Amino acid sequence: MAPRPHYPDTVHYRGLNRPTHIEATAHDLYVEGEIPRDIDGAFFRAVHDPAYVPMRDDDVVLSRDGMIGKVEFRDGRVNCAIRYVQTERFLAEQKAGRGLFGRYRNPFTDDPSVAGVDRTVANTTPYYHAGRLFMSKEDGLPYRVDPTSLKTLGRWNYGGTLRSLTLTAHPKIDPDTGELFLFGYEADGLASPTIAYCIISPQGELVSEQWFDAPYCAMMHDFAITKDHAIFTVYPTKADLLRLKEGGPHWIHDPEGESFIGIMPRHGEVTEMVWFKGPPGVHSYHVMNAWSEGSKVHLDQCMASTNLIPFIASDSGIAGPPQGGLTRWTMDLADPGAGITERPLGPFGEMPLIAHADTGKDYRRGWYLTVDPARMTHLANGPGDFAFNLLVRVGFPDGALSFYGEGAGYSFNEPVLVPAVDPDHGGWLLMMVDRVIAPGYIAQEVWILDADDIERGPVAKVEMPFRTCGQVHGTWVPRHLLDQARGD
Ligand code: V55
Ligand code: FE
Repeated sequence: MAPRPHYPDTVHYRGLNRPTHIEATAHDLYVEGEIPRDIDGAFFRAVHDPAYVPMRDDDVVLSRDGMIGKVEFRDGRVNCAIRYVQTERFLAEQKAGRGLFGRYRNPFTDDPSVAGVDRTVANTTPYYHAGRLFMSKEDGLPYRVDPTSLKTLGRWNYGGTLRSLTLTAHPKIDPDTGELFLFGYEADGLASPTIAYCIISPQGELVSEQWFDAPYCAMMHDFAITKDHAIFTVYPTKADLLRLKEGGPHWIHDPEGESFIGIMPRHGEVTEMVWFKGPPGVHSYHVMNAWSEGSKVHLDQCMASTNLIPFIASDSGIAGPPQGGLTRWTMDLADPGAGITERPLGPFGEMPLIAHADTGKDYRRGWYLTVDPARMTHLANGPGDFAFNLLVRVGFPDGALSFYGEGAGYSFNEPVLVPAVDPDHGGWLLMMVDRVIAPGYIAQEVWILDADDIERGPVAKVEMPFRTCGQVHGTWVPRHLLDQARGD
């Protein structure tokens, strides 16, 4: 679908990226098939949908206003809702009735009237901890959102105790202890190599914040924990303050740049960090999981030969299709000089997920998304002119792969996993599917798949009554945790 009038005529505004401006609720959605009884709770989604025409024509999907979407399941019935996150930036633009912010993550290009206004758009990941729901983006602090009304409750800084200016959109919650592990990069300002490493108690209080310097300022999108370690990944997508002051891009990927993995005891001191050197030029957006075996630490990631986001590759002068795959890196803390051992696990892809209960442990199953190259879906969904249309399941320890795909015209978004009551069953995947129904018209459905038998295809589908823009990440919050939502 063409962009709406006055929006830039680029991939960032076409197709599923065509802005909707819809805030809505709907009840008792139409369901095809039977919803498994295990599914009781809320599927929260981060959606990017700009409320105003941007100041610049080179604006990108990653800068668009965050919306919090919810698809709630109870007794086989389904409701849905979506609302803007009312960030400082959203409110400033709403007041002016127009876009006021410039280039992606470059405040030097903003309208002077918004100098000092928080630029984050909270559009990347919803997460729920200690009875509080957050919407996050890595360039700022999360915003708290009411899980029932989806009303924005304000920026969250742990009662003023947090010093970091940023927090990752990929926090990790220990499934057994309930602790939340976080980090922020550019913790003390633009293009700074300073990292803040933070632990939040199961009750939701900041218990530690330690700062350290990464080897250089890198786009550290994700990280990992094991039961004993915190793992930081540094890949050579780099920022530079002078470039920002000149109005340039925040990120340039350096194909020759060194990569590093830093591992420390997760309850230890940052001075205990052990750095391992990785191959030059590589990049990974997302971690599937990590765990340790004696002195060895395994890290499973969606590895790529370069930065996958097309506008970052283009700003970096990088052309040609990226390569890579789901990859296990193994590091031996007893012998850091031996470097990293690499084992391929699966084809090129992204958006990995596991059962929450498996976080930081040896695990039996993971899932991610890829593209069926023979049946490409050319539908702008996110920063590129393509969409994922093939779901992959990887079984461990044997590494068995299985697939479920649809052809051209279908777009798969990152699923969430709903655990089953039966401990031997891998649970259910809930996945928003965008489907081109006529030129320029897209329908959306939540598909429910048996996580251990994806090849069978969806066991049920929930029809969405209105279209949203593309999803970034999602999270599942089971009913018993929703019931513990707190007001403070
Ligand atoms: C990503 C997404 C972002 C971002 C940086 O998936 C990296 C990667 C939706 O925003 O700002
Ligand atoms: Fe991400």
